[in-house]
Amino acid sequence: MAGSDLRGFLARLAALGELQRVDLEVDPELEIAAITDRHSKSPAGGKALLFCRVKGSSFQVATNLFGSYRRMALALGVEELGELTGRMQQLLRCPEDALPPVPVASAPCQEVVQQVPDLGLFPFLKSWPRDGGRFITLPLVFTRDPASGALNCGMYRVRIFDDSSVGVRWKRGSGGFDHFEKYASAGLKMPVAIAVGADPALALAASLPLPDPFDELSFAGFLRGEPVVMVRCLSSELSVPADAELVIEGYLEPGETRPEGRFGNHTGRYEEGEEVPVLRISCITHRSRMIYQATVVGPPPMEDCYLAKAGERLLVALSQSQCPEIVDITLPVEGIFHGCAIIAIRKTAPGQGAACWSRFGSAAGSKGESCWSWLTRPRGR
Ligand SMILES: Cc1cc2nc3c(=O)[nH]c(=O)nc-3n(C[C@H](O)[C@H](O)[C@H](O)COP(=O)(O)O)c2cc1C
Ligand SMILES: [Mn+2]
Repeated sequence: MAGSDLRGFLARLAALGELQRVDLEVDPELEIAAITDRHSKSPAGGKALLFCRVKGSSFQVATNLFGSYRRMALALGVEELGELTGRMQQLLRCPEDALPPVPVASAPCQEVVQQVPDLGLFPFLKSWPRDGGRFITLPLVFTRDPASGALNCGMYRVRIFDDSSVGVRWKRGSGGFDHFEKYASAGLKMPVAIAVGADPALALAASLPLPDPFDELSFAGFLRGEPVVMVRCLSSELSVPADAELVIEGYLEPGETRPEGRFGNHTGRYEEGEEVPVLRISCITHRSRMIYQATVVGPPPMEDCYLAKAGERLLVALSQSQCPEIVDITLPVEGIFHGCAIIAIRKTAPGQGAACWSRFGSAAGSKGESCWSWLTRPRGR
């Protein structure tokens, strides 16, 4: 897909009348979130929004880009999300169709290098009145397994602490947490890189617990039909998408944590948040005239619903590969994709539903993981 970075996507949205520019000055504290929330909850998900004048920052902010079925499909280069099931079936038949990332020596995401990290220049959002502060809500968090060298890319919310440190909230069981535990037990400081505003296929891949043998980058490469181009970080051995808008590089010191909450989440309630590791920033790079992509997390319908619905279409294919009698699956928006899946099977024998369910490892459900994890993570992980 040509022009499949964030700017290419914004241009496609604009051409289709799906992008609303907002030229009045808006405040990244509460105001952008309030406007975005109204759009998310208007018919057909309102419009994608580009805030051109943001109080206290020279950068533009884009929200609600994935905030409807149509825009989510456009983001992934399909006519409608249902096509993703067939794409996933194809990948399961031929895993070698996954497209590994390719390295490049210089990249747009490093056009501007901040010698002294200053997060205060960026228009990060505070979404809800009692949130503890500003958060990066669509981060691609890159970490490496210290033993195998494998790169993980996960979407874990990031709390801004001050101009040169942030908190990364990866939950137990996630890829990032896995790596973190390995560094921590070896007493080593851990490199982390956070990229914002890359190809939407990567945002989807980062938000799914992909089962082995698929990694996020090769999977995103498959979805977009061309490899993700990656560049080496300037201050660590990690690499990040070359066309990302913003990259924050840093290191976690072993043992250093800080509370990151409170955070208004998609249940419509505040969660108090957790003690999270503190990332000391070593370098910030960005594209010139960086566009900061954010989402507002809150009660549905919000953008994360459409990411989850895209994931659901992939999940159908994955679960059919384990249980061929499965006809379809829905993760109802009303259940916010956690703890509630409705599964239709082609039933030919009494007790088949229960047998099918136990094949997924229903024990995983009691750990409170998302339906996706229940259905796809290998047992015991
Ligand atoms: C908008 C959004 C926010 C998320 N926030 C978090 C988070 O703060 N912590 C977390 O562990 N997972 C969060 N997730 C879910 C993870 O992205 C998901 O579990 C994913 O599988 C993580 O990648 P991994 O399997 O490589 O760990 C979020 C997902 C979305 C779409
Ligand atoms: Mn992963």
